[in-house]
Amino acid sequence: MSNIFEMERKIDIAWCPGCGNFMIRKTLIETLKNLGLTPEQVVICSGIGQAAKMPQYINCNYFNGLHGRSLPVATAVKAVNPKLTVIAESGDGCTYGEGGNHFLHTIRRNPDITNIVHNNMVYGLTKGQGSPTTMKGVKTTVQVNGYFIEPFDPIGTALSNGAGFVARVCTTDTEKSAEVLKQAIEYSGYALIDFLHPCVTFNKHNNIAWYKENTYWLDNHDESDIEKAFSISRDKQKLALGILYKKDMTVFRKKDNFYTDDNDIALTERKRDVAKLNNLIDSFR
Ligand SMILES: Cc1ncc(C[n+]2csc(CCOP(=O)(O)OP(=O)(O)O)c2C)c(N)n1
Ligand code: SF4
Ligand SMILES: [Mg+2]
Repeated sequence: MSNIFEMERKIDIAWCPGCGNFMIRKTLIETLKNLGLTPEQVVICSGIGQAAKMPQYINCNYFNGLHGRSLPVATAVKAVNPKLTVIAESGDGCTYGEGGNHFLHTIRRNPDITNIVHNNMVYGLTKGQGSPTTMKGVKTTVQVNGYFIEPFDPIGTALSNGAGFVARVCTTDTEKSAEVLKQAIEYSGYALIDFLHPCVTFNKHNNIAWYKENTYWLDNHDESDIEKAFSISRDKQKLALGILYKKDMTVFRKKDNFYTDDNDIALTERKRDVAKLNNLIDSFR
């Protein structure tokens, strides 16, 4: 039973040796196991990209959506069956670029899901173009003279749009990352984990040595202090790791009364009010 989330059959994992995605997969599998969850209780929704292949390498329910569409699918899965542990995961391009609108509006809705963004600061699958989080000056396969605009700031954006759980971690320390991930999954509401990791093939700048040199773990940080979280997020020289902000929030399915007392019951298990249904059908006749 202990290896229950591992793929039981041998499969080829189509990531380069040394890719940070291996560490993210390992961290997630360990965290799910430590939380005592079984594969039946977990759904991972992703989009398209190297990161988005991950659910296929984990033994659980999954949905591979279009590029940028991990979040709306995850929101829907959780709405239909609140008992499931729902994880939306994908790359920095898929989540902050093509899926940028969904990123903003999922934060506003606040569904009870965990959003793991594999942030390698590059479009990995399509061979190394600059992504929303590529740093200014970094040379890519397309921007050969260096990327010339400032990167998108997911942490500041999540904070300013009212996210209740905002964290950044890195594959340089999988133990600390796993602890943050555990808290994100346990958190009731939308939880962002910006998971920094190296793309050894297409991002030669932000490698493991760079992450070690340019990140630090928060210590004695007051997670309820939003002003402090904003000020930390504005420091682009050294990137803070850990939970920057955490606050109790009303989750999506409790914001309105459309589920009333069926609130935590899966759609398939909710009792139908046949008389009400007949009245509704009659009203269209
Ligand atoms: C609408 C749309 N635009 C572009 C693509 C091509 N495309 C597929 S994956 C990808 C890049 C993915 O980058 P990222 O999300 O950062 O994931 P990574 O491969 O780096 O893990 C792109 C541009 C697509 N499939 N659909
Ligand atoms: S191209 Fe980069 S992101 Fe894709 S598998 Fe290779 S190292 Fe990982
Ligand atoms: Mg990427």
